[in-house]
Amino acid sequence: MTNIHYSICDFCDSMCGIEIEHEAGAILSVRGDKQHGFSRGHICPKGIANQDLHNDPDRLRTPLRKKGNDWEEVSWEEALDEAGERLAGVQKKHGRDALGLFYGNPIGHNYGSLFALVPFVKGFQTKSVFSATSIDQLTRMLASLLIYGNHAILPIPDIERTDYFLILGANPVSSNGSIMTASDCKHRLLEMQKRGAKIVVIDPRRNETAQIADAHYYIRPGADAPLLLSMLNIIFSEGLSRTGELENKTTGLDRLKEIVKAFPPSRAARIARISEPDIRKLAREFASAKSAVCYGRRGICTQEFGTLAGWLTDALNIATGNLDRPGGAMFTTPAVDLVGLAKLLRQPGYFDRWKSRVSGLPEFNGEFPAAAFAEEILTPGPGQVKALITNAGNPARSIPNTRRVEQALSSLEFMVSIDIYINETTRFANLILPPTSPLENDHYPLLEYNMSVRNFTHYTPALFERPAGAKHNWEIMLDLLYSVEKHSGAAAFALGWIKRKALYGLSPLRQLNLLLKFGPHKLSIEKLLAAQHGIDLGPLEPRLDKILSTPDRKIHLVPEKLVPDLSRLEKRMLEWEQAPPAEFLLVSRRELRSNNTWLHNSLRLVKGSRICTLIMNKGDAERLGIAQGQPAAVSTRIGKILVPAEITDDIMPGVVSMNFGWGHDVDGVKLRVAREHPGVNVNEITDEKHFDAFSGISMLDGIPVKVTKP
Ligand SMILES: Nc1nc2c(c(=O)[nH]1)N[C@H]1C(S)=C(S)[C@@H](COP(=O)(O)OP(=O)(O)OC[C@H]3O[C@@H](n4cnc5c(=O)[nH]c(N)nc54)[C@H](O)[C@@H]3O)O[C@H]1N2
Ligand SMILES: Nc1nc2c(c(=O)[nH]1)N[C@H]1C(S)=C(S)[C@@H](COP(=O)(O)OP(=O)(O)OC[C@H]3O[C@@H](n4cnc5c(=O)[nH]c(N)nc54)[C@H](O)[C@@H]3O)O[C@H]1N2
Ligand code: SF4
Ligand SMILES: [Mo]
Repeated sequence: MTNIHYSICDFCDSMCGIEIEHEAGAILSVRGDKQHGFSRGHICPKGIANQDLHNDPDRLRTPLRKKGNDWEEVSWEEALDEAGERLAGVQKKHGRDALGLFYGNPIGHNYGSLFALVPFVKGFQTKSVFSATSIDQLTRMLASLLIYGNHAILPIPDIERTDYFLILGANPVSSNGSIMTASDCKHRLLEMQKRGAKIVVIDPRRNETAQIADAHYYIRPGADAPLLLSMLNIIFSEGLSRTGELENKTTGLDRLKEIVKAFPPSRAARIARISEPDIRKLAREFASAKSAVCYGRRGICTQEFGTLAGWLTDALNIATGNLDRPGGAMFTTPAVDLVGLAKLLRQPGYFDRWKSRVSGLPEFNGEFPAAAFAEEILTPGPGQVKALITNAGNPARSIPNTRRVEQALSSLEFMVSIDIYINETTRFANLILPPTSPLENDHYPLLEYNMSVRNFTHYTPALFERPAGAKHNWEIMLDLLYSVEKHSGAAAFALGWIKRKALYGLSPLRQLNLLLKFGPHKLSIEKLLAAQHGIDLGPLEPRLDKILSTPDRKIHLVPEKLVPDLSRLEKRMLEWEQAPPAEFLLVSRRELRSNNTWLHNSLRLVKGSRICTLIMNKGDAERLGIAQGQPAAVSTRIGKILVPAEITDDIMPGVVSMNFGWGHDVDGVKLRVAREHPGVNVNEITDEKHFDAFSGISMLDGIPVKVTKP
């Protein structure tokens, strides 16, 4: 008999409801859940690939130990014991910081792992912590910390009600939204237009979102801060600022007015390569719309002036009165309120309390930037990282300068990976500890519902019982910590025992239930289980008064700590104005059929047209004699790659764009399908020395490169 199970796809921030038809343990089909209150039946090709991942013979089911050039299966007891002994040994011999941690993006989509993350990271008592944050959204969180006093206060565009949606450096039609949970973005945007709202995209590429927008402007990569400063300049000088109710909640309005005087649109036009009349039009339209919201995502986060750009998107919203009001940038009232919790626990987020050992990069929330990852492993001296745990991360493909990262990984004394595959990173591990598959997990989109365009909540139980002995990701994290503590000595062991008892006693499900009960909507797992397709909790509501966390309870429109960074921008602007620009600037992009560095082992996703290409402008290609589909050589001081060219009019001359996360055809990778469709790894040529000097976030966009015909 066939059965239907409703679940949630946890591959990207959208968390779409899915309907799984199954029989006797076999999956017959995966479809979008038409009755789902949020995703309304939407599903993308990756969602369907949930079945491929579950059935994938390359997906690991038992712990593996490296044996020569091969792997052998080991029991959980043996694997955890060996890991604990070796990692504790390294910490005893070389100090606590000699153990490094790197955790990646899938942790953010798994509520059990999120609950286990703080004890896990803190438990090892090491400062050598790294994560995907510093190659992704760090600057957004940092801007929030500086402006609102808490890194978790994230403004979300109220796309259901806005009259004017200004998008910088994001492509929700392909990415399905990020720090903007909005499944089925494309149709949501089309609905917006139907009710008369205007969508404007500013992007060096006429990306899939720009293709359905009402207007699109090319921008020189990295020039968003000058553009936004000049828009503010126009808004103030033409008397278009309307702070309204925000006025007495805000400090720094006069200071901002002063600052932006130095950034007239004539200057921004030369730098951003958007004409002065167009900049004026943008500023006037934005300021005069009934409601408007400026939203920026990865393209403005991971660039040379990412923190400034993050701050200025908010400054634009605030200066025009578009913060915390319908149609503007708003804050969620989720069933599990992480901001409220952070406030209660007095955890505002932290920046620059200490610096990294080798390059002096600032800590953020107890983590060092990924830009420092390889050098902290490769540079001798006290505090050098000698052993590593990776947890749902693929730094060998996700961090700039792959060769250095791989050199670092291969130099470690010991490495453990919590991961489901033997891939580019885990091939360097001594032990791999694989968690259960998404279909053997229950789901609660904890982070995503804190960033949703509408208040919504949904919990789904696991479809399949986990196989005997299999462990969930959160259990592996705590077991590994426990084993290290056990081997570290009696005191740590005793403490570990107590913590472990408390944490297991209070499983993620129980923790979730408690947080739901005490949350703003007073829900429970029981109530959520009764709603198979989720519960709509209504549109976003003004709530900044409740969550604002600065000591003086004001919005800091001009964060003093960030002001000196404007001089760095000034300097670079002068260079851009005077020197001829680099011949080509490289930017990154998302593709609907790809998911970061993984899911490429699903044939359904990688067959058909190639998606790992170098998108380049037709005129540029003609000048260089590069033909459609033929390889182009792209090089930097780091190295050179050959990538098939995808030639189009839809990218700015002088800009090239690449999808990331490829390059699977290297020794030791055991991904049969991905090896046949390897693609090219862009981080082989990106430079770990290119980062936003204020925050330390890696530069993944606006990278100067040479492009030639090979
Ligand atoms: N050049 C360039 N570089 C980039 C980007 C870019 O646009 N351009 N994007 C950046 C961004 S935004 C991000 S988020 C990072 C991502 O950086 P990472 O987080 O390092 O990369 P992912 O591909 O998300 O990592 C997924 C890893 O988790 C494993 N995995 C999948 N599911 C599970 C699970 O349930 N449990 C465990 N334990 N493991 C699992 C996969 O096998 C894989 O090893 O990359 C960044 N790097
Ligand atoms: N299909 C799919 N969806 C995904 C993912 C995936 O791998 N595949 N990954 C998920 C993850 S981890 C993330 S972080 C999100 C990212 O989600 P988005 O940020 O929406 O997606 P990106 O394609 O990274 O968008 C970045 C855009 O910025 C532009 N850009 C680059 N440099 C600049 C610049 O200097 N200024 C401006 N204004 N624009 C610039 C690029 O051309 C690109 O169009 O997507 C998530 N969703
Ligand atoms: S959009 Fe994201 S959450 Fe929805 S089906 Fe695709 S990968 Fe899954
Ligand atoms: Mo990301």
